[in-house]
Order: sequence, then C-alpha cells, then structure tokens
Amino acid sequence: MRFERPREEPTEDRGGCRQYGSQAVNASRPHRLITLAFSHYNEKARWALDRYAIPYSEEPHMPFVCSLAVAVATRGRGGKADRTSSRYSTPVLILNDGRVLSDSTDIVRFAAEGDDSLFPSSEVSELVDHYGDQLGPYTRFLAYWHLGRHPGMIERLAADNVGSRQAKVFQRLAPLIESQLTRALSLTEAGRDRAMARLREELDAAGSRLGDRDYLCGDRFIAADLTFGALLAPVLCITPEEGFGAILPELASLDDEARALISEVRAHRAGQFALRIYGEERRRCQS
Ligand SMILES: N[C@@H](CCC(=O)N[C@@H](CS)C(=O)NCC(=O)O)C(=O)O
Repeated sequence: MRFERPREEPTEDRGGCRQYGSQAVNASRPHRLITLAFSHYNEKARWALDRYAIPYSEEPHMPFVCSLAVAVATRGRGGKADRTSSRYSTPVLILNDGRVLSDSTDIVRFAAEGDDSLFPSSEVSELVDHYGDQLGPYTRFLAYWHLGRHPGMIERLAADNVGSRQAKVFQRLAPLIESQLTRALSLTEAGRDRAMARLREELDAAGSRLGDRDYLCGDRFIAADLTFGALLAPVLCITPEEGFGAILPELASLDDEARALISEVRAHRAGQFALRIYGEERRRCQS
C-alpha cells in the first residue's frame, strides 16, 4: 500500500503546528519536492516543510530514478554535490517562483525563514552539518547493507512508496539497481563494521550531549534535533504511525542481525530521544 500523506490547504492552526515566517504562499501552485521517498535526508526536508505548514507536493522516487527526476526537473543542471552526495541528489525543492533548493539544510532554512528559533546559534548549524556528514552516510550504509541481505525487500519498498508505474519498472530493474548500489556504496563487511562503530560513537556522543536535558542544545527543539531524528530514521526503522513520512520495512520481515541493530538503537538514550521527538515534534505536524 502506498503511503498517502493527505494534503490540505494551510490554515491558521494546523493541529498544533505554528505558521511561522513570511513565506509567499501560492496555494494554487505548491512547491515541488522531489524525493527518494524513504531516504532520511528527504525526511529532514519533509519534516521542516510540514513543521512550518509550507504547501508542497511530493514527487517520490526510488534510488537512481530520483537522480533522473532531479536531472529532468533541473533541466540537466542538478544542484550541488557534497562529500556525501552527487549533484543529482535528493531532496530538491523547486519553489513555485522557479528557485531551486537542492540540499536538505537549505530546505530546512527556507522552511524556517522568519523564525530564528530553529537555527539560534552557529553551534546548532555546526551540529546540523556534523550529522549530515558523520551520521547520515553511516545510517544510509547500514540501511542498504541490510536491504541487500533481504531478497525482495527493495521491490516491496517500491510498491509501498512510489506510484505503481514507477514501482513496476523499478521492480523489473531491481537486480541491476541492487548491484549498482552495492558498488556505489561499497557495501562490504568491513564497511558495515565501520558504519556500526561510527553509529555507536554518534549515539554515545548524542546521549552524553543530552545528559538530562530535553534537547541536544538545551531546553528547546532546534534544527540539530530535527536533523538527528531524521538521519537516525533508517536504524530506528521508524513507522508512519510513529511519525515517519514514508514506509520502511516492517520489523517482522527483518532478519536477526537487522532486528538486533534496531533494538540496540531504540534502547539507546539517543534513540529514545529521537523516538520522543518524532512523537512530540513530527507526528503532530504532518499535514
Ligand atoms: N547533502 C545532501 C545529501 C543528500 C543525499 O545524500 N541524498 C541521497 C539520498 S539519501 C541521494 O539522493 N543520493 C543520490 C545521489 O547522490 O546521486 C543533503 O543533505 O541534501
């Protein structure tokens, strides 16, 4: 079943979501969000747009198809490459005035424009970049590592997350795409061990940073919290009911190693924190 996020026109009060800032809203032409549907960097963008009740229409895609979609939507130009992605990476937000935002942090900043509380200091911006560089690539690695060990799972993700035509084409090409992913991400056991070690370091660092505080930088929800929660999603295997904006595999369909990983992350102080902020700051803001 494809996950449909119901859309509605913005109102003054969107179930607890405040409408901040001064975004020029053309309700008849929402912004276009081109995504790799189940990706965590894309969840980061959706979370911010939903939080600020910015109207957008998501165009969800599968791996590789998303890069083609970005190339088409940007007339071949793409966005900007960085250490973790190519210039055809997602998310890409095409604004209804023609501007193109091709990085998740740029999209969060756009969504939060006019509200300083999400990026209150350079410490917060540095932490957002840190998680983008030092957490996202490793949780992505682990997600694809486990995906590759579960026959039929990527086909199931296609059926659950993108339109039926794209899903059918993707399913036919899945063996080829999986081997490309294995090569592109160097999915080796040594890589898995390193990703696990880096993930554990980041979880422990976030746990220590939290201490007995409610949020990563103190007593208020900020962009680093949003980024941490979004980029941890693959190893929480978080569900739409818990707040995630796409569909990840069901826990029951996973093997012991994958389930052990998810249990470990969910039990960690930092994993518990991420689950809490999905409940408190994400779920209520989905439009
Ligand atoms: N720095 C980028 C990273 C985005 C990223 O790595 N996106 C992945 C999905 S998880 C992607 O689309 N990869 C395809 C590519 O890089 O060509 C951001 O935060 O927006």
